[in-house]
Amino acid sequence: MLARIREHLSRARPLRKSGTAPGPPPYSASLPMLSKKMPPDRFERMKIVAVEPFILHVPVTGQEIADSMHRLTHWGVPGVILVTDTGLRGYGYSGTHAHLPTDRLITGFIEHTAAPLLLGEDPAEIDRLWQKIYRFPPAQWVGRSGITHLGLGAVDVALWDLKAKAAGVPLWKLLNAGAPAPALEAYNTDGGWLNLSRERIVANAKRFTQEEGFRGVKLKIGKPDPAEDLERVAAVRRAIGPDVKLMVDANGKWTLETALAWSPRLRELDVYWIEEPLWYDDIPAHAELAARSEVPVALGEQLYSYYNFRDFIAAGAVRFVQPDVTRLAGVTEWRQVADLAAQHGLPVAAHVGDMMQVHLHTSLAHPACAILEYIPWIRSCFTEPATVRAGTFVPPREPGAGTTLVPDALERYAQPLR
Ligand code: 0YR
Ligand code: MG
Repeated sequence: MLARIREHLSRARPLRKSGTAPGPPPYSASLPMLSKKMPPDRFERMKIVAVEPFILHVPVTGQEIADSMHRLTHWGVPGVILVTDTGLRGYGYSGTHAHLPTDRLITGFIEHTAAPLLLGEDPAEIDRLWQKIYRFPPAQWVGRSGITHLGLGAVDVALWDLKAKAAGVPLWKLLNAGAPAPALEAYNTDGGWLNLSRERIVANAKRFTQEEGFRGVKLKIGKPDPAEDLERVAAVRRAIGPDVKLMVDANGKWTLETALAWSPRLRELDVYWIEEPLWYDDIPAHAELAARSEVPVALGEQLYSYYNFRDFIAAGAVRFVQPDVTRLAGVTEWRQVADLAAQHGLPVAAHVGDMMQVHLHTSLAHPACAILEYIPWIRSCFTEPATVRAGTFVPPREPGAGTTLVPDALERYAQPLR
């Protein structure tokens, strides 16, 4: 398997180095020949000729990180390479906690259920292929969220990667039809983990904001005693001063009572949002908190479908909407959610289960997005890693969705598929 992926990678077209002017789209040089020599079909459709799943496990910063619900040493990247008859390859993946048995359920879905539905198809027809997999009756019966949806998300991202590569543009340009990219602010999550000491999270927040240019940081909360959370948040606020955005994230740990009791203190510390304060599915409780607390509620990283978001938004249960292409089924469903949020005047701040590579594109292209989370764990895996300069994301230049892997990533991090 690994040898096959390596072979595909080595045959892949060389990518332009970032920093050089974007070159012509892959086909444009040959277009004048279209009517004369080449059969029109050669240009009108690409064909998917192989579907190659992969799983990467990439170490997180430090030995281990924790939030109130999870503890992990590696980020999981189960994904797929869609190989086409044109030589273009589309890369897509999901994001997990690097648990190999469940990662294999995702790649198993891709390999055994999605692949037969994709082979021979034209990857440009994204909506039709999305529906073909989503509504495939045996998949629908066991899916519509969870494993099958994560698998569909990886496929969808790979399809968008191909579409942008075929057009010769970075995905953000394809999605916003070439308008200039707006400034997209970065906030750093990777220093505020719950397993780090108070001294450590204070030092990290200072470094991010005073040396590295970040204008926002996020802290995990959800210690057994919320008073300890508040002390940590207060210490960081003192260290970074009043002008830096400070978010907190309970990852679903608190009860409504706890959140109502402590949110006035969070408000005093000028907390920008409280993320996933309560159990993920509880719409009425979030709606009540949103109505009674002055700290805006952010959520979405645990919501699998457009309909989940629709119901939270309709109930007034969320302010900062946090869709994720790796939890929703890809760019296709992410954009539906972002559009819905925009229609309701709600800001979108994507959660980055993809570790920023795809969300950088979708966020640059969407008017509801002004800010994006920064976690650098898997940057070394990509030909053009998401990059922050002076607190702002650098708009990518390579054609595609930002998902193209360097061969080294597979050599270093690939796990056996079975
Ligand atoms: C660990 N970001 C999050 C980490 C992160 C999680 O599960 O991935 O804390 O996804 O909540 O906002
Ligand atoms: Mg979160």
